[in-house]
Amino acid sequence: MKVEELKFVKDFVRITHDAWLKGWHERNGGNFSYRIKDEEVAELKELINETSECTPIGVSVPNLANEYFLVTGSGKYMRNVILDPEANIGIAKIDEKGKNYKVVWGLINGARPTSEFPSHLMSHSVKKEVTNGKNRVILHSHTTNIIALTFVLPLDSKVFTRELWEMATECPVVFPSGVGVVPWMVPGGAAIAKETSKLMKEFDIVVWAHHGTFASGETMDLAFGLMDTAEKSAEILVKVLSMGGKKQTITSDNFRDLAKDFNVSLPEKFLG
Ligand code: 2HA
Ligand code: ZN
Repeated sequence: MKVEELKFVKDFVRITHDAWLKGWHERNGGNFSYRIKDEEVAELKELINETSECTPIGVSVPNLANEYFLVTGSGKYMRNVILDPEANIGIAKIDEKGKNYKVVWGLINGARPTSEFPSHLMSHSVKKEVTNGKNRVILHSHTTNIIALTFVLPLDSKVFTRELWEMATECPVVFPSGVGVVPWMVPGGAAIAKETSKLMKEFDIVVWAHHGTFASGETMDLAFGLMDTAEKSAEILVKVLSMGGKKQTITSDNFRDLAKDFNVSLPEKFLG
């Protein structure tokens, strides 16, 4: 058995390919990570090498101590993952303090996990805590239409949530807690990681102004599906704005009716 043949690795590779086909991952844009389940780690044990050197993460994530992550590589192209997984993705193990990681499989020839590993890990840390360990996936994509909207809408969570909810009836059901917004910040470091993870306490989807989107989920399908749904909604909004703006829309009372029938709770702050 090779690592590439394990089900969770095959699923991960398929999502990277689908995300490339969506047009969200030009060049080395975007990155993807999955917190590997204990039973999957057990399958890996014979196939990995834990002797490599430790590297500081740059942030502290004590509740992720000793966890294993499947992650895309820094500078690697999402479109190349399917052609050569071992060169473009890898498995990183977090140390017992949650401060360092080591690469235990893949990312051959000295490659490193994504430059956004601090943002991924801090978001994983928050999501693990607030979901009782259920949430395992973080996807960062350069979603064209959501990025476009960050140039014309106020960079405000209430505005983004409401506008994206209104553009497709499924949206409040798919992301009932709404959308977080981080103002423009330098990517790749601890500061943007902290801001993103703070918003991840409340939201499953966080927009980085003039840059892209972070989506989280319990499964790879759910994280990908969330990104896809929000980005499609943004595409509809771009079209609506291009046609002169809304002439009618879904009302707050419509949303309240939807919430009742679909058994979701929509925060009143987005319905005012
Ligand atoms: O991997 O997307 O945010 C390149 C990026 C940085
Ligand atoms: Zn990016």
